[in-house]
Amino acid sequence: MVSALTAKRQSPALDRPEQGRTPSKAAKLRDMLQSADLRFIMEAHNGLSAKIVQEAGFEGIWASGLSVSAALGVRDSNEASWTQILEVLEFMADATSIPILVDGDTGYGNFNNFRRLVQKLCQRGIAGVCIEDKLFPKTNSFLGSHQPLADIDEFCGKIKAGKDSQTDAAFNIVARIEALISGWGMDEALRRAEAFHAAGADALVIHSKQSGAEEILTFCREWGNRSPVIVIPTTYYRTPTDRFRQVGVSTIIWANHNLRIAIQGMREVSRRLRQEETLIDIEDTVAPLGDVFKLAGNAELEQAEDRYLAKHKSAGAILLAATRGSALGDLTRAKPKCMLDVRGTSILQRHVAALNNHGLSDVTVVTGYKAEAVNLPGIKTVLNDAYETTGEA
Ligand code: SPV
Ligand code: MG
Repeated sequence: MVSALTAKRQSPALDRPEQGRTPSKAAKLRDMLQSADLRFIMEAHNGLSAKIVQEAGFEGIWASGLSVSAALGVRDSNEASWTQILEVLEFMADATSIPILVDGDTGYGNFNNFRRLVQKLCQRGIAGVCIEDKLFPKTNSFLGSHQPLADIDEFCGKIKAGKDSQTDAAFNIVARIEALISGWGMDEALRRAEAFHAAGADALVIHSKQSGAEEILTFCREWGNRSPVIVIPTTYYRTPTDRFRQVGVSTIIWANHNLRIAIQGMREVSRRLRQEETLIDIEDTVAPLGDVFKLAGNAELEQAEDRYLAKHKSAGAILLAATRGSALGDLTRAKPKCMLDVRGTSILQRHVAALNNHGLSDVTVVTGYKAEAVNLPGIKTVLNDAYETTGEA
């Protein structure tokens, strides 16, 4: 039995990337799901948390419905529309190169709504979607009890419609079984597993809200690894990871822990700043600002600016202001004519201001007669001792 559980699952030839071509994100996820080793994917709920999951070395991202909803400030009850979720997913996919498995809840309606969702997810470079066999609008599995389940045939139609609509052959449709959570028992869970597998699901999620993993482990043994099984050990977190490995689990989802640490971190810093009214003991406890710019990819923008941004040559101006202006008699005895005052501002000052206003900030003034009287701020001066013989230019 154990050898059947740990036997290598084979990818269909269809999903193999052509020689020399980078596999799509969907193909990477398909390989993960079908690999004989236990793999892990981690929750993210926006572009930033998706980057952090990738940075930590995870091979895939769980775009959790609970977390994305909570980060948007709404309930995990399909209060955010599917296109609003799609917007978030687009940021997450653009920000990362590892595959994203999306929590598609119940598929946002019937088979028709779901197949449109699948097409849009393929367009956005999402690697797969997981749908659960409950009713729209969904309720989080950890709330209440005995939530109604979808009719098996109706749900199988949804899976088939999704598979027929995907535009990336390696896109993954994962069917999530809620029979254990809803109290319908192991036989019903296995019956559903069989039906969803036959309908074309690429993998199954078997979900449980018990504090121990017994029912999950039993399901995996009974299922015998006929298709990849994903588990979400949120409530049965005490179970050693090797127990899942031993029963041939394909993938573990850490479903909401980036959201929950973010809540804790934001609460803590807000509470302390409200109380302490100073950053003195806070600054060293938060991510440095440089880290924020690094995560945002500012270094790349700087390089791109060097490559693409037009460089404006800075222009300068030279003002010839060396002569006395002897025709003005006594008025220019102590200063050159450029420094004569016209309604509170010298002629030179007026010239310099006009040049500055047109973007010419580098102004050089050629001085000569009473050069020491030319004392405007923000200009350079050069002295022409021979101004009397060299003329204006
Ligand atoms: C989610 O992360 O939104 C899930 C997993 O659906 S759970 O909350 O465990 O149901
Ligand atoms: Mg969910």
